[in-house]
Amino acid sequence: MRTWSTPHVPVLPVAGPPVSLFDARSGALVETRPEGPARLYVCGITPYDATHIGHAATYLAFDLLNRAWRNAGHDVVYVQNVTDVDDPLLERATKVHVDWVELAERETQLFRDDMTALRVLPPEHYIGAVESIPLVITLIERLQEAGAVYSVDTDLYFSVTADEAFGEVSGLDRDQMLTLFAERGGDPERAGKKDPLDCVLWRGERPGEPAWDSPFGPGRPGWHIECSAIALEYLGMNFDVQGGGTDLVFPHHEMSAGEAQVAHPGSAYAKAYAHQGMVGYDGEKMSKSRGNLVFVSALRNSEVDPMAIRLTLLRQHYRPDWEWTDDKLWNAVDSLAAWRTALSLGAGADAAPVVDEVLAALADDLDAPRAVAAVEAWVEATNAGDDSDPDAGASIGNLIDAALGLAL
Ligand code: 5CA
Ligand code: ZN
Repeated sequence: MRTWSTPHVPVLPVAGPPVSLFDARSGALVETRPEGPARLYVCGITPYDATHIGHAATYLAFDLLNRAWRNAGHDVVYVQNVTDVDDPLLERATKVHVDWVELAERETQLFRDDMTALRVLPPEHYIGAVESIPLVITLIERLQEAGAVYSVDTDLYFSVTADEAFGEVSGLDRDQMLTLFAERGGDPERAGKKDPLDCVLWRGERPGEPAWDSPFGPGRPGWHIECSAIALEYLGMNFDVQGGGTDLVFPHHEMSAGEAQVAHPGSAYAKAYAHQGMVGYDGEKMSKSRGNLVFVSALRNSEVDPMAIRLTLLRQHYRPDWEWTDDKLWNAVDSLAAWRTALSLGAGADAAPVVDEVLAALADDLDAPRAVAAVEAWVEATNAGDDSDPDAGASIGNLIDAALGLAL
């Protein structure tokens, strides 16, 4: 699929430290240690209603990781998928009487435009589910050879017990898994399954639904195998970070890892699993099904500066859940005015310690609020008349652009 355009990223005068991240699997902060280029997979949108602020928070969090790695001297290979065929997309297309392909293309383009406006670095490989069907088929065949596949009617299922490490990504007990599986697209009650947690690999054709030919009969890919097939093709096993929102820890990341690990015994799917907390609005998780959405495009259409949206998101650490409010946005608009004033002065307070602090904060589990606080202290001192560093404006401008993605 077409990706979006790459914003200019200034090169900083000093390298950032190694990047640590909270890893869901080990439940601890871990230092990432890329061998060769850093390899990142982030779960992309299901394109029927994009891009709300929750999505934007997720892609911004991993944009900070991408930038922190680059600033630490690593090349980065970033892969993101588009779930351009799946139940929720087909249901929405039927409801609004739009062809599902058209709906997916339209919303994917809106997402690209939103990401461009927010200065999110694009993935090197932006890959749709539909274009990946041959990869999915090959991976299912590999799982068949490993004896981890069985059929129920015309559908194929993955036996989760085939993966000895099943359950390690989420660390959940079986009851918790069963509850979440039912809530998040799984079918624990389906008759004929060997284990209620087994997930669909290939969904046989249903009347009125799109289907593709395969050695298993006409049908379409299950959700989790889409991501494992794409990640394996473009990154291989043992890639550095699997990212997404916390709503994907189970079943999605658990199942994707399980499928890949059974197909490639002896190695782990990802070295770390990192998750953005859920962004809420009006007291509930922002989600398409609840309809309590704030869209990036709607804000842009009402002339809100995308950099103010970005700063609002940067002021929240990526891990805890938080609530979007209009006040947070208007605060960021006011702050940016003060930032622009300080940057325009040329001279300002000493920039070098701010550069060190911002890079250190971001390398420490992407602590953007701490990084923003360091810049705000510099803005305050500079606007109060500290002009001890003649090149401070240019240095801080480059810093916030390269590390935080803010071009002012
Ligand atoms: N296509 C799948 C992933 S393979 C999917 O979950 N699509 S999505 O459109 O529902 O979500 C896209 C990304 O945004 C996912 O990483 C998801 O975890 C994240 N996300 C969804 N809602 C929120 C929210 N309210 N707050 C933060 N992140 C969210
Ligand atoms: Zn995914």
